[in-house]
Amino acid sequence: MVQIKDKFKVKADELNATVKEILKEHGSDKIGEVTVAQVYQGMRGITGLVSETSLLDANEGIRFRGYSIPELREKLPKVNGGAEPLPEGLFYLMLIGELPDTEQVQELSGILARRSHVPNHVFATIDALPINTHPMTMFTTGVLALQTESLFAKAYADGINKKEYWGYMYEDALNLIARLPRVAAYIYRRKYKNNYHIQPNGMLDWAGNFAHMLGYEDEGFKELMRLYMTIHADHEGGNVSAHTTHLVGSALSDAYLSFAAGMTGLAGPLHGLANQEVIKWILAMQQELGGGTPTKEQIAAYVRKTLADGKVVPGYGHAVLRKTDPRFTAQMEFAKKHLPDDALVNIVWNVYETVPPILQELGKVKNPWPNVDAHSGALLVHYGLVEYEFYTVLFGVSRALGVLASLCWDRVMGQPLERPKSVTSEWMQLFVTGK
Ligand code: CMX
Repeated sequence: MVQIKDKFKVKADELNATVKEILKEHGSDKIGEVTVAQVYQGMRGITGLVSETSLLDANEGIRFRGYSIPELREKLPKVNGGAEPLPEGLFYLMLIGELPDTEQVQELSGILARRSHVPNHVFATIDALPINTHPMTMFTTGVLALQTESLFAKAYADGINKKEYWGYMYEDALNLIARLPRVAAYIYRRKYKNNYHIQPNGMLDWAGNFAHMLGYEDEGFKELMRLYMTIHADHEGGNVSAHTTHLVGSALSDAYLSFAAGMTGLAGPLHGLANQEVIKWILAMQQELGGGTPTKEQIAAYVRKTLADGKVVPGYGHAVLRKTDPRFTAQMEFAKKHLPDDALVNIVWNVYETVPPILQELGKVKNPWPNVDAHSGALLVHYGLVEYEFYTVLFGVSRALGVLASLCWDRVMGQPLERPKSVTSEWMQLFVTGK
């Protein structure tokens, strides 16, 4: 069987030849203009990055190498008797650009299981943090502690030819993906389960084993983890976690350093932390109403109060998307199949009917529709994972698949140090007014 690494290099050589040609023939072609407003407003709409793993359409949502989320759920290999895609298969797709067959995914599952050892000093480093530390802080700290294992950092220190960088990045990426579930599960069990840890089961798939180490043996939860790890993996290159990982990686920081940096961005409430904020927001609404299931009128009143207090409605809106996020829809379909009568899930669905028209009324919200974070927490609560501060760590483990596949591509394409130009407002004033 052709090794995944060799296959990746063949694909990369092909693409590098194409890019060389594009640059030779069209290197000075223009693909857009930049306005003053874009510079001040988060660079929205400026095409300034290349990311091979996925592409976002504002109205249709994300496509991974051309495949939409419904297509991935149908076409990616599954465990025997399962219905949700194996996230290892998505990693293969993002890396190689082709859908894997079952045998290829099993091979990758086996590679990840064999590389999952986490050295003791990583656990000791996490243990040194106070127990009330946020799980995302523990997670990034754990990843940084793992950096001792970087093969790229060692090879670079020893002195290697730049043509060899990509191979070390590939090894680091796979090793890190293999180790992350163990680090994340350790944090969960330390913080919430009295330090009672569960050893990995090397016979299980990557996400199934993660569920097992977290302490959830229900097959429904394992299926949820396979879906969750698939849909959170990538959202093209400009979002905060992907862009940060890429930016830091462009300084030739290794996979561990780059990924840890990306995770500190995912930990922000306007990005990945929104999934915990959604559940917090719903629970606070329920508490204020004295418990029970709020009516749509009560939800609407609570939404208006949230806005009047100068807060955002978590789980709604997006910097690029302009329709209901297909990742929200995938979770809704999962819930309709597995837990249609769950009370919290039904509140999420009522919130979905209530929030968009109210946000539309404001006249300034560009996307009133739910994003991925609006649904995920309610599914986790159903299976007993109620500790919502941990939710962003799950997002982070999944996001590793996309951003690390992208780092492999960055390195094999020899992408340079990223260094856009910045100006001062004084410079801008002079530029636009001439004085
Ligand atoms: N609730 C209230 N107001 C909102 C809003 C929401 N859900 N979404 C956008 N707005 C407001 C913005 O705060 C902004 O207001 P000001 O002009 O007063 O500053 C205005 O509408 C315009 O914003 P926008 O152009 O529509 O959205 P942005 O691209 O600036 O921001 C996002 C996108 C996601 C940060 C924003 O929609 C938001 O804060 N949503 C809630 C947090 C959330 O769910 N984040 C998760 C996103 C997905 C992920 O990365 O995981």
